[in-house]
Amino acid sequence: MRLHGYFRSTATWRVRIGLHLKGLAFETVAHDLRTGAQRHPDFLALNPQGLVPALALDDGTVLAQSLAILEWLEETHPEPPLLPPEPVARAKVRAVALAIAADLHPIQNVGVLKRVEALAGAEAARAWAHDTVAHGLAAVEAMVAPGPHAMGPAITLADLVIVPQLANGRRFGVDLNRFPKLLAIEAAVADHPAFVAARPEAQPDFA
Ligand SMILES: N[C@@H](CCC(=O)N[C@@H](CS)C(=O)NCC(=O)O)C(=O)O
Repeated sequence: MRLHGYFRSTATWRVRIGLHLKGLAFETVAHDLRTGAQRHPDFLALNPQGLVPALALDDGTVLAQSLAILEWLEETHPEPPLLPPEPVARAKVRAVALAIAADLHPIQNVGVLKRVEALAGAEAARAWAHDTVAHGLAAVEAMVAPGPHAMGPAITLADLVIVPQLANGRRFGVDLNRFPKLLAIEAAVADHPAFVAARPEAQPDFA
């Protein structure tokens, strides 16, 4: 398997954690989003959206969208599970994951921030990123369980999405002390080998 991504991409980071949790070996193929590598024709042939991650399977199939990739991973490699067995609990895990992946993250990604900067300047783009992340994380803080993990005793898909997004919040200067439950969730997995291996600084393209 080859994971096309970028060290700082939070969407790629989610998938890295999932692959490491499931104990699967993969090769990293880096695309530097700062230089627009995601819009190179060779990459667009893999993922016409021009977004990372994309997971190329050994049979040539290419999967896009981090949550779709993680659901595929869950279905093909069920252990350890990323979703609880009970349907209501599964829906709650997915709701947290989507609050970040479908609602928060898309309005603060590289392409959106570049467009805001072009229309309104660098300060407006910085404020946009800060405010959208702060607003989104405030909702997630209210959605999560008391701990130790996002939805209770076991690591779930929700933790895979929250941890990278907190790093993005720091990058945009968001005061994370407003979100003690999210910080506790992050601390609970800080030394977990899968989370450590998935960190940006552990990636070959880290710069
Ligand atoms: N919904 C997609 C989002 C993917 C996405 O936005 N990736 C970002 C990096 S985290 C990207 O490739 N940005 C490049 C751009 O906006 O041009 C997913 O979850 O995979």
